[in-house]
Amino acid sequence: MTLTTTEFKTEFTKVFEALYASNIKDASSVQQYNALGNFIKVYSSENWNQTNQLYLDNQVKQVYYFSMEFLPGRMLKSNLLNLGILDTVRTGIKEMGLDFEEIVGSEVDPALGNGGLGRLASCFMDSIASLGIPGNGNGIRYRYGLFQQKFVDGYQVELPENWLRNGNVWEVRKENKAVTVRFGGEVYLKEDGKNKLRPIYSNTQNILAVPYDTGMIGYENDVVNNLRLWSAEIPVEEEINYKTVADREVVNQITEVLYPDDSNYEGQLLRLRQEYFFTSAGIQSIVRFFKKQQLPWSEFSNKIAIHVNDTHPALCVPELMRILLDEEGLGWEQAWNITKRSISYTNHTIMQEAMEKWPVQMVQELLPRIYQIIEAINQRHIDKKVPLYGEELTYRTTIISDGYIKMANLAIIGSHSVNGVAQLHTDILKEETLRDFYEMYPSKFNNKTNGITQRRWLHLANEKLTHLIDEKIGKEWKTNPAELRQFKAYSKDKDTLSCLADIKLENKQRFAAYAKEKYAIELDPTALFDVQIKRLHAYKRQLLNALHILDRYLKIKDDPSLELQPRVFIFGAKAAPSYIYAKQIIKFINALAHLINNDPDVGDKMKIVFVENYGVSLAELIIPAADISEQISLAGKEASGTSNMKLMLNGALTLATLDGANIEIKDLVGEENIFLFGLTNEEVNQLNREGTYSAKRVLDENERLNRVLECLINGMIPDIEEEGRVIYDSLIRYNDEYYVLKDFESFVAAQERADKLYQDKEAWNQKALINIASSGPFSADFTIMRYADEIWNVKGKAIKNRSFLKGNQ
Ligand code: KOT
Repeated sequence: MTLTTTEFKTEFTKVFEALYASNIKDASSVQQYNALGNFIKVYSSENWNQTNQLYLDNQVKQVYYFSMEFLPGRMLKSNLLNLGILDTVRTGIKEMGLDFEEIVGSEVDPALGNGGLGRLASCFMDSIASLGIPGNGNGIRYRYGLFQQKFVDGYQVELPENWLRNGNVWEVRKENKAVTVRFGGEVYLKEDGKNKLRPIYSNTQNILAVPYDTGMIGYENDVVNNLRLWSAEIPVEEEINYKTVADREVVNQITEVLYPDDSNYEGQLLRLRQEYFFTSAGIQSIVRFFKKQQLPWSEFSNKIAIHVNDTHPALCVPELMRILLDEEGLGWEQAWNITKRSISYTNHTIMQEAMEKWPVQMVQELLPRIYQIIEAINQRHIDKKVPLYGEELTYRTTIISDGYIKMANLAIIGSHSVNGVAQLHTDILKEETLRDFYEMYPSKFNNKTNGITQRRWLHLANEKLTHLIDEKIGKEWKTNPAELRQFKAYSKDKDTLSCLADIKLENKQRFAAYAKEKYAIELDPTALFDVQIKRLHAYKRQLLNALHILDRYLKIKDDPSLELQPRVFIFGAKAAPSYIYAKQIIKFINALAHLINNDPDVGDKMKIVFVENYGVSLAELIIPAADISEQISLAGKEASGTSNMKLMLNGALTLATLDGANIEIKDLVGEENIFLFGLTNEEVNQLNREGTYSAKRVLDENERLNRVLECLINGMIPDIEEEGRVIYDSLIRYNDEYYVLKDFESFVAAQERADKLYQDKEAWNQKALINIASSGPFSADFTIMRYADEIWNVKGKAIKNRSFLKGNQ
C-alpha cells in the first residue's frame, strides 16, 4: 500500500471535514491532530482487522503482556514512521500550509506509567509488533496519569494529569468485549451433583470491565497488534444498587488514577483492587478467546503465553486457576500444569521496599475465592517441597507467611520462567535475593537484559543522526540493529566525526532554545551537556551528582578566574509524593541551581537546568542533546536502567558505576570508551558484611568533601535550612546508606577525566561514534526475540513479512 502526497491531502481533508465540518486552516492544532489521528486509524484499520483475523484463522500462539503500566509516549509520529508514510504526510501537511511539528506537539503524552518499568513495556509492544509476533498488551486505562510536576519555590508540587481532556483518538471502546469482575462477598464450595465442588457466591460487588483497544503498529510489516486497557464501570443491570455518589465512587476509583510509586510498595486496598481488576479482566478475555477456537484444554499453553511484568499482575496465577477449576471444571493437577506452563514472570528490582506483600486479611475480604486458591497453592507447595528440601528451606519460600501474601513467591511458584533484566541483576537474584528459589527451581531462572526501540529513540528523536547513519551504512540497521556496528568503520573519518559534532550541537541548540523559552536560562550550546534523567530515588544518587556540582562551584568561588570546562547539568526527575526525602533532594538541587545560575562569578562555566515534569516527550528532547550520561546508582541497586541505553545510542558517553546494564555497556564499548567509578557490587557487599563503614571517617579524611557538606548547613545555599540539615544527617548521622560519600572522590576523578577528554574534540567524537555503533545489541528487538524463543515459545521471525501468515491463507 503506497500513499502519494496528493492522495494523502485528499483523504485527510475528507476526514477533517467529516469530523469538524469546517475549514482545516481555521482549526486549532488539537483539531488538526485529532483529524490526522483519525486518518491514521482509518489507514491502518484494515491491517489491524486482518492481523487479528490471521491470528485467529491460523490459531497461532499469542503472547499477553500484563503490565500495570505502559508509557507509550506520543503516538502520532511513531505510527506514521511504522506505517512508512512519515515523509509523505509531513510533506502533505506542509503543502497544505499547516505546521507539522505543532500538530505533533499538541498530542498529550499519556503518562500511564512511572518510569523504566512502564516505558519498557511500551518499547516491548513496539518490538513485538515490529517482529510480527502475535502479542497483546493488557493493562489499566487510568483516567488520570502520573501527576504533573511543577516547581513552586523549588519544591515539587503535584497536579492531576487529565490526559483524556481532549479525548483519545487512538483508542476504540469495545463494550461488546466487556467482562464482569467480582469483589468481596462470601463464598463456599458446594457439590454440583457431578462430584465436583463449585463455589457459591453471595453479596459480591460485580464490576464491569470495559476494554479500550489501541493498535500497536509494527514497523513497515503490515502488522497491527493490540494494547488492551481496561476501564471500570457500573454494570447497567446493577445501576439500581448504586444509589449514592459515594457508592458510585468506589467503582470509578478503581481505574481513576495511577499510583505514583516507582520501585516502592504501598499496601493499599485500592491498589489491590486495581491489580485484581485488570488481571481478572485480562485472564477472562484470554479464556474466552481460547474457547472460541474449540481446542482441548491440553492445547492452552501451546496457544497462550501470559507474561507478568513484575508482581503487580501476579494474581494471574490464582485467577487462571479459579477459572479453570470453578468455571471450566478441570481438576487441580491439570489446571495447575496449564497455569504454570502459560505464565512467566519478570522481576525488575531487588529493593526490599518494592517487594509486594498483601495482608492476608485484606485479600481474604476483597477476594475470598482467590484467597482460598492461594492457600491451596501454598499448602501443596509445602507438601511437595518439604520431603525434597526440608522444612527450613521450604518455609522460607512459602507464599503465605507472617500474615502476608508474598507476591514474588506466588509469581515464582506459579510460573515456568523467572527472569531478571540485566546480567548482574539476574546473578543477584540467583545468589542473594531469590537464592532459595534458585536452589529449588534452577531451570526457571534466566536473564533477559532490557532493550529499547531504536525507532523511537533514534529514528524519531534524532532524525539528523539517523540520516547520517543511513548515508554511511545504509538502512539495514532499522530492521537489524546489529548492523549499527558497521558505523564503527567511520570512527576515524574526520568528515563523519565533524558531521556528528554538528548534529550534537544542533540538538543542544534545540534544548537550549527550550530552556530559554521555558525557564529564561541562557545556555551555551558548546558547553558539555551532562544529563541525569530518571526517577528521584536515594539509590540512584542524584545527591552525588549535586555534591559534585557544589564542589565545582566552590572551586570557582575560590578562584573566579579558574579555567574550567563549561558544563550544563540537566536533571529530570519526579519524586513519589509520599517520598519526603526525595522531595527534599529536589528542593536542594533547585536551590543550588538558583544560586549558581545567578552568580556572576560563575557565568557560562556552569548552568543547572532541572526540567519540570520529566517524561517521554522531554526525554526525546534531552537525550539527543546529551554529552554525558549519568548512571551513578550504588552498585547492585539499579536492576538494569534503560536511559543508559537511549543516551548511548544518541552518542553520549556513559559515566557510571558497574551496576545494571552499565556493565554490559562497558563490555560492548570497552573500558576506554566509558568513565567508570565507584564501588563494585562485591565491594558494597563486603562493606555491608563488615559493618565498619563510617561516613564520618570518610568526611574527616577528605577536606574537600568536608567543605562541600558544610554548605548544606552553613546557610550558603539560601532557603534550604531544613532540607540541608536532613540531607546532612542522612549522610553523617545515619551513616550514608547508599555510600554517596564513599564514592565521592572517585566520582569527582571520573568527572575530571571527562572534562579533560572533552578538550580534545576529535577524541571525544570518536568515542561518541563508537558508543552509537556499539548500541545495536540493546535494541528491544533482540530482547524480544529472546523472550519469544526462550520463554514464550512464539514465532516472530517467520511471521515477519507475513510469509507465515500468508502461507496459511
Ligand atoms: C516496582 C514497583 C512499582 C513500580 C515500579 C517498580 C519498578 C521499576 N521496579 N523496577 N523498576 C525499574 O524497571 C526498569 C525496567 O526493567 C529497570 O531498568 C530499572 O532498573 C528498574 O528500577
